[in-house]
Amino acid sequence: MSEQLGTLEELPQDYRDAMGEAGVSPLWPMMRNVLPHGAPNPKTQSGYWNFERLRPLLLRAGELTPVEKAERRVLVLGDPGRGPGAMQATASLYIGMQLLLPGETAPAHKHTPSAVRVMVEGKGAFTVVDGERLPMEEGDLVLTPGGEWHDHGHDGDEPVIWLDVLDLPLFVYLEGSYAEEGELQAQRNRPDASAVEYLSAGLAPSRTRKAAVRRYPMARYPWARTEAALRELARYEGEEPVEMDYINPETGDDVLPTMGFTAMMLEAGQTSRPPKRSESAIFHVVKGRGHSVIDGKRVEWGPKDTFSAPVFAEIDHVADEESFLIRAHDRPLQEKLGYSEERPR
Ligand code: 1HN
Repeated sequence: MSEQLGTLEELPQDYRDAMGEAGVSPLWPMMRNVLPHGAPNPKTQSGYWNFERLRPLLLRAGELTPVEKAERRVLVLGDPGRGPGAMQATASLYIGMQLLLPGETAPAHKHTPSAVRVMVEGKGAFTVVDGERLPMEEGDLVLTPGGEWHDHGHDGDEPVIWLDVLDLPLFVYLEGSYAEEGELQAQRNRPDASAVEYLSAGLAPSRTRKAAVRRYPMARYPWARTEAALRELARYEGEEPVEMDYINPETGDDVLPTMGFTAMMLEAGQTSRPPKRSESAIFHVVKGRGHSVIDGKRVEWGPKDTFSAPVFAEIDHVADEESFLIRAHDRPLQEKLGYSEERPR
């Protein structure tokens, strides 16, 4: 049943002209482009961004462009498959490295796409989301869900860098991407919910107060706890590398509607060989060294490096030393669309 479909060139020119004038075109010459057999044919290619190379470029952006002129001082990590200037790393995921200098403020805004920050370097920065002050320490995951006011500030004395992960490409594709600007938010005088309501896994404020539960109840996932949890799991389940999902502590769901996050630990010498998955992925090295082979492309990674994988990629990770990776993916979106899939290797 894999007969060659007819081409545009086979059709008489007068017919092609008439179709064009009528605002129509034949499906059959395009059919295999939009519906390839067996598996998608991604435009996305695996990318790799070495932190030591990005860092001086970011610091120079700090000298060249004041934050007032940038709103967000970010270098975008573009998909090699889409070429220079690509505003996305995969079909659904945007990533960028953001620099905030001591004393600077990135003004309050809210927008339709959701963002997650993975803290990369430096002390003293914080994000305020709907009045909740979220300290940002290395390895922390900080959520700014779509529609929520957020601004960033910096009380420390060294440059701070973090990785932004957004579902921006989806919103651009849907022609639904827009922002509103606002005033810097008043900060509630209390620690964030990870240190109060959700200090302890398995405990949540009494359900009798359920009416007050926020849709995104916990916006900060402190790295110290993530690493401790991975280490304990690895002690007892550690034949294979261990991986844990970041979840909404009230619902157990992925942290955001479109994006999911995991933290992985590989011990020195360990290899991870996940099934081929329908989701695309971003990997960020919190610490450690090793290499990955993604669709045949070898990536040597070290601390704070970032790399990406297209849908259905063949991925092998090999750790040379004890390593911690955060993985961002778009499976929550795919599950909602009803087609999330894994294939054995
Ligand atoms: C955004 O709001 C931030 O708030 C960073 O830090 C990067 C990229 C595109 C659109 C919005 C931020 C962004 C962004």
